[in-house]
Amino acid sequence: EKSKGFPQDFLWGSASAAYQVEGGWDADGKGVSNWDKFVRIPGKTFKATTGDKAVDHYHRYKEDVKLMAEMGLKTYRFSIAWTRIYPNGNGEVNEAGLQFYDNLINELLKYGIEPMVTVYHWDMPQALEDQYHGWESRQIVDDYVNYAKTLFERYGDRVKYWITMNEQNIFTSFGWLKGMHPPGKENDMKTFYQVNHHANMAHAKTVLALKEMYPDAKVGASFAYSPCYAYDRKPENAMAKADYDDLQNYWWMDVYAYGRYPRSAWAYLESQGVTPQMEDGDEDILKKAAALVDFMGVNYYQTCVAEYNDINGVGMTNTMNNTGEKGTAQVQGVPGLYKNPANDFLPTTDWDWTIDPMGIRMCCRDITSRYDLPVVISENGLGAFDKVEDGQVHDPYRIAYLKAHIEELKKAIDDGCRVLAYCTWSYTDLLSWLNGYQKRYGFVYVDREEDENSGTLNRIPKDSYYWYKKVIETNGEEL
Ligand code: GCO
Repeated sequence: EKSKGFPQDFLWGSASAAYQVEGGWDADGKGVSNWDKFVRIPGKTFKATTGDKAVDHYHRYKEDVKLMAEMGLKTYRFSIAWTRIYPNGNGEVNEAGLQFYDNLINELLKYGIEPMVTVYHWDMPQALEDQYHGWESRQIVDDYVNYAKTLFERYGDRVKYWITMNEQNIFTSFGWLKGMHPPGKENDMKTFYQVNHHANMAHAKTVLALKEMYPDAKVGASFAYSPCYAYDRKPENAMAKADYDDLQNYWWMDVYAYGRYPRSAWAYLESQGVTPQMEDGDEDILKKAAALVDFMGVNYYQTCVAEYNDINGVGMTNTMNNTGEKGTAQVQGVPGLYKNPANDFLPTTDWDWTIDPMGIRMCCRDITSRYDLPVVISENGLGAFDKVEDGQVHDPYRIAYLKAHIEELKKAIDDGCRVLAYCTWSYTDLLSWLNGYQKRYGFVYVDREEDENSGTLNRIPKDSYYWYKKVIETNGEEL
């Protein structure tokens, strides 16, 4: 039976984030971000790599956009560095920073590439950390909305797709539970949930501000969604999955889509004394924003497994290793509820991420039936060690990975899911926050070594670049 295929206006895309590609960390009045500071703490990143130069997109955006145009890219998702717009997080605006994104947006539009803008992809002004501990203070909500409004005022006439927040679940858990992102705190559950509530309010008020200014704009948040399988048919493992979903997935997605926290997760957190403090009117704002959200952004990389975890079981530990060695990831979990063992039915990447193409279909199905919202796949891709041979980069493993995922996405569309866009991660190679420049994701290879100062930064389109060009040309018919 024939597949419906992808809609005619389907947005074939690719993505990046400011800190991971731009470099120019102190160029043209840019302020210092929490990441600029964090990467300078010994031991925090692989070989102490930083984004000081990254892949120098700040100076090479024209070359990068030209390659996008030659590829036929329909949309490019990128984030804006708050510190270029407001070097101190609030106060005086930096015209040179605004101008940079003006230039980038205009360059994209020149070639008919739809800009998809992420307001916040983890790089927060260090000044706000110094002033009031950033996300830990409710004060950040106003500063965030002020920053976002500045973007809407300046770019809203040309940018239609907005993503308020990237992977709130990741930057908060890595920042306050695992100590792996700034501010580097560990197992601080109480603050973790409070920080998330502030981020939810910042997201919601941003949505309301945008819709007031541009009612036709399309907006959503991007969530790192790992669908979960019960370990087996044992009833307590099915319950472990339900607990996992409520605490790890619906805790965020329900807020974006319904404007409320899942009741059973709330009850559990109450029993632990870690529910966030809310102000009068918060629920109302969350609900109003949820009613205006146009899509759910999904960053899909892997699925996971939930198994019942007895009360003396494993607690929250690091799941990601930054050594690039296989087999060093650890099991994580919540004692009394669930733990997340590996899935031995599935292969893994060189960084122990489970490869499960069907998971992307599961994401779409779940969001469709739970929220009835369109889906934007805002990230999907394979981090790998790539090599240049005779001036070329052969990456059949990346093509195989993307092909398998796009096939499953097609099935999701046949299932009735409304999928608006598919953005691969990433367009060029870029800085992996914790894995330096050895873990590569791009269609376009960037010649730079793992350490800070070597490499020509020349761009080389990989085999996957030419493959994706064809996928776009045939609207996903030829994979
Ligand atoms: C990495 C990660 C990132 C994320 C992205 C999330 O290796 O650092 O994979 O690149 O995928 O920033 O939005």
